[in-house]
Amino acid sequence: MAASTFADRPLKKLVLFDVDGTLSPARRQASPEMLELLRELRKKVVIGFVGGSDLVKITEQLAVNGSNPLLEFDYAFPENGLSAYKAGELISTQSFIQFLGEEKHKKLVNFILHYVADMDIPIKRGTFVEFRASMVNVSPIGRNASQAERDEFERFDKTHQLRAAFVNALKENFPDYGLTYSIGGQISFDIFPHGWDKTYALSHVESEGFEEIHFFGDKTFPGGNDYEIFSDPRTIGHTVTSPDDTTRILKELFF
Ligand code: M1P
Repeated sequence: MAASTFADRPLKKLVLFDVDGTLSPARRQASPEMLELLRELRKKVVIGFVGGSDLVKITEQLAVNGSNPLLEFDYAFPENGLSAYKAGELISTQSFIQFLGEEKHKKLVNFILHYVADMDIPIKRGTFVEFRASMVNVSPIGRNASQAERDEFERFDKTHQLRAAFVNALKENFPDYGLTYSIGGQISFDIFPHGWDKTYALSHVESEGFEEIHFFGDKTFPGGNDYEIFSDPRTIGHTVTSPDDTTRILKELFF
């Protein structure tokens, strides 16, 4: 689509949002008030989300009262923008398997499953490795954990740093795989090729010539999955502590 796609916006600015902890509480639904605020914001600027999760999960979080996130946002960047949508249309997608090759992928998954099997943690559920188009997501407790079990694991991991140790073991064992490890949520971490972090999403908006690109995220510290895009010279980064904090800053800056 041509640059005129957004000719109706008075400000030539793009505002990008992380999802978990920024637009919605972690792994839960955004509020109707947040959706309403974003609709008002969209009358002024171009908006998009950049999430680590895949589109199915992000849709569960951002589809408020049946709304379609692909239509509520000008840009939708699930999986860090490795899948990219503009004005509801898929414009680009990338493949983790193509990058790594089946043989290396198999070795990586085998190592992960052995490591999980040897972990002595209070409880385990199911789906310890989730294969996504552009990344692998690894969870010691398993992605089938309930919300209460997630909260408990997160507390446990804060004390025991299990995910950090797991990531170190992977770095040691696969130094030549060209992979980045990112602890972004409550119970898991993501694995993807170097550069396939949230800055990847910026490559899809470069041609639009926005005067400013704002980014809002809660995990903006080094090692967090918002760090790279937050600290990228192409963005104006905002650290938030919750969706309410996002609302507060948006009102200060744009209303
Ligand atoms: O968006 C942040 C993270 O959200 C989920 O993490 P968890 O299940 O650990 O809370 C995952 O979808 C993860 O990939 C993502 O980075």
